[in-house]
Amino acid sequence: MLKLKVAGMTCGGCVSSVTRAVTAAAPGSKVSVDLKSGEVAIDGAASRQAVISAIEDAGYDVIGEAA
Ligand SMILES: [Cu+2]
Repeated sequence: MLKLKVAGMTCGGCVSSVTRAVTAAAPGSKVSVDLKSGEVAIDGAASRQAVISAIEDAGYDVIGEAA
């Protein structure tokens, strides 16, 4: 399980964009986004760097790892 703190998500559209980007970077993993806390949880075999790049390419900032 990889959990990232992402800045810049403000609405359901952002949640969909981030979910889509992460799913593309980590196929087969389960992605859940908590808009309120800005946390993105990826459950499955995901490359940390690929996921971070995908989120940043989608236009959001990864500001750290969530506990
Ligand atoms: Cu939005």
